[in-house]
Amino acid sequence: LTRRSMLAAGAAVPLFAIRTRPAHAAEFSYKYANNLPLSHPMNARAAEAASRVKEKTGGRLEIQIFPNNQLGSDTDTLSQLRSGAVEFFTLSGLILSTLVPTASINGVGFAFKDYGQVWPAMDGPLGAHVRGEVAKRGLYAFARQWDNGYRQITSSTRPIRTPEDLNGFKIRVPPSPLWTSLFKAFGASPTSINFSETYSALQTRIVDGQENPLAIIDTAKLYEVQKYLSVTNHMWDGFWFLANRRAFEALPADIRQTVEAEFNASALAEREDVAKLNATLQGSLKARGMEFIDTDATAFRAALKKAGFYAEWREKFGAEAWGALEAAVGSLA
Ligand code: X2X
Repeated sequence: LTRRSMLAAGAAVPLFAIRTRPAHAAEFSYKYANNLPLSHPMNARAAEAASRVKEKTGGRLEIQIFPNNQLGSDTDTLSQLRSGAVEFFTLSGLILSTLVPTASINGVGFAFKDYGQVWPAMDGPLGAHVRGEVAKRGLYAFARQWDNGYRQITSSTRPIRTPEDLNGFKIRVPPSPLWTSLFKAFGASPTSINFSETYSALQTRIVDGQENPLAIIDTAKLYEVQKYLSVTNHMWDGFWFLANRRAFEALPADIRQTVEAEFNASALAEREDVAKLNATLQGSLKARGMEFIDTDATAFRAALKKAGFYAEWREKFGAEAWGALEAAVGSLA
């Protein structure tokens, strides 16, 4: 048989059976996935970290960034991280709780008064507790969380002013038992929807509202499909920078150390960026047509307490985790 006749017959001809590595290829090429638009500070700061890692490792480790759920929804990407198809992923602790239950503890409603309580807890004992649990599940969480922010409720139909206004309100929440529980405690009707489907769920009015920090309402353009923004600050949310542990441990120790140091440094820079955005975005979101509503946190918190929310979650998290939370924020019950 000639090669020509084999080709004509549709047979596969191994012209280049051995693929050689191009001279410039990195020794390790890892993927980092996240769920946020390129315009969110997380992506700018992660890109800086990746480029510092490449430089400081002399090109041995290249980290390719896949923003905006390009590789799949958060739920899908968590599976890919566990299998090793993706090496790095930033994920909200609350969504991570579908694998590591204690990771949703920072989302307890109205727990953290301000960032002065958030960072010492998450960089300190509470974060250490969560990271210890993460390590038991084949993942590794870097020491510094990235800020998502204090979450605010938006709506396309009616303004939410009081806890009673949430009664029967159809709201999108990320996939996490704590989120569902929180909004059920208010008598709302929460639906778990991944972030990758959120804009279209709002646009097609599958739900009337959602809740997210200002930086996301802005960069994901949720103002295009939402009218009212209630400043509730009902929980603080952050992203753990997670690694597949096998893949991370496959890196030489010096490279591991460089990656963690550079991404932790970028996490701190991102926290500053988000803080600045939170201070300035109110004006620009108003200019885009959103109507801001101030709310009374005391009333919302009392409604949660009355519904038994705190008692239920104290029981679920257990004495150790709940104790670490209360050590940071004071008594919640
Ligand atoms: O899914 C969300 O709402 C987001 C983007 O805030 C999280 O990652 C939890």
